[in-house]
Amino acid sequence: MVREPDDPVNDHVPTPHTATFVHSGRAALRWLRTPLPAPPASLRRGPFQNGAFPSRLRSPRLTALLGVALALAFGTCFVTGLLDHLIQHPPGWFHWPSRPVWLFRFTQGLHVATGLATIPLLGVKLWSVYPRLFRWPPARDPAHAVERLGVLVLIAAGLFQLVTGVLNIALWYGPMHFFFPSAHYWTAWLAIGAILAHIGVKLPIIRTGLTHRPPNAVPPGTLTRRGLLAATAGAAGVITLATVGQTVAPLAPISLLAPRRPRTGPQQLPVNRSAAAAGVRTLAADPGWRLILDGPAGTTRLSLGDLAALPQHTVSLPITCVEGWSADAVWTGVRLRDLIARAGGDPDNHEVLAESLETAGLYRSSVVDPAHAHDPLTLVALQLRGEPLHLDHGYPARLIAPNRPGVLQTKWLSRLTVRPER
Ligand SMILES: Nc1nc2c(c(=O)[nH]1)N[C@H]1C(S)=C(S)[C@@H](COP(=O)(O)O)O[C@H]1N2
Ligand SMILES: [Mo]
Repeated sequence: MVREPDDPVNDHVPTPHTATFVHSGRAALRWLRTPLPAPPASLRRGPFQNGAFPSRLRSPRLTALLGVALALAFGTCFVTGLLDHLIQHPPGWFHWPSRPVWLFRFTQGLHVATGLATIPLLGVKLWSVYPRLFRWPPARDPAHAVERLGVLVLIAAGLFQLVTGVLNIALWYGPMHFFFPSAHYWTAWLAIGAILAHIGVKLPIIRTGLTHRPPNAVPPGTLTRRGLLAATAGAAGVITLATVGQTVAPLAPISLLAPRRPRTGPQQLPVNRSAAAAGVRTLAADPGWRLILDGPAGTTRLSLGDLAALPQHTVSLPITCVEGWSADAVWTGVRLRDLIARAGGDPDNHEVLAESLETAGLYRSSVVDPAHAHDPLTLVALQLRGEPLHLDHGYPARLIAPNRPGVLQTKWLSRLTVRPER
């Protein structure tokens, strides 16, 4: 610290204690900055020997171009993922509209597609820099060591997101010994923080990489930088084409890598959790089933016949599963806002807790906020494509609302509670 001569603090005489402290601090810094001795010749083998990575394709420009593509894909994936989290766990300030009907389908489709396209981008980017793993010394100084540890965090968090995201799309929870949504959410923050720090540190070299076009250094007849970038973009394109059919129905026939197709399942609609898996087969098929309607006006119990006798409406709405697929369907049933009025509530100010016959399970209930409760497209559906709901699609009655994640479209309804918005 530089002090002015008239700075009164300057008169302060350091005690022997602080003097020793300052001295040993300086010595430690000097020690940290001394270059490491070169490794013994016996260790300079394999990837550690000079010229171990002869490819002339690697360059700051290649790495910078891949980095920009990766930042755009990961950034889009992060923002759309955050949105999904906010919709499923809305804090007080957050309000998600019920229109346009297709918005969540679009943002969730983009989340999955950009996440999948990131796989080849990240692979080639890691290839472009991995020789640095074997560089000596591993770090020039403490700041460089911290920066390199940051890159390690970035790579680990990025790979974790890609692997868990793919496992989730495949509904393969076996290898995940943790709760996927929380792990995926918090690691996303870790990854985005590490990415921003990385971009900040690398800004000068990114700028050089993007503005300087070194001539191709590769021997004639071998892969050029442009060729490698085209192949990477091609791989991302093939992955997108082979999976986006799980959301874009016309592309379903070429959807070779996607585990779900929009038209495959009972009543031509995929099932996320079957009645058997949810343990509700007997209760749902019981003719004694009643929908309990609770509200300011008291409690009523409606049979399937009672519900069918109320005004029926038919709407075309997609199911957008956060596990990666989405599909259009035509639903018929009673408007939720009619039921709210019947229970003595006001759809503009009341929300509805929709509970299913399930006694456990993450998606056994959901809350319909006033925006969705009020929307005339929101139904307690009794029919799918003109037939009674299949048991696996939520027979005898299920919720279907516009612009909502599939996890909130509660099947096998047992009780609706109309209450003031919390
Ligand atoms: N009660 C209940 N409702 C539920 C679920 C559930 O596990 N239990 N799964 C949800 C999920 S994740 C999705 S994507 C949709 C799928 O509806 P479908 O199986 O009729 O296509 O139902 C939702 N409704
Ligand atoms: Mo889902």
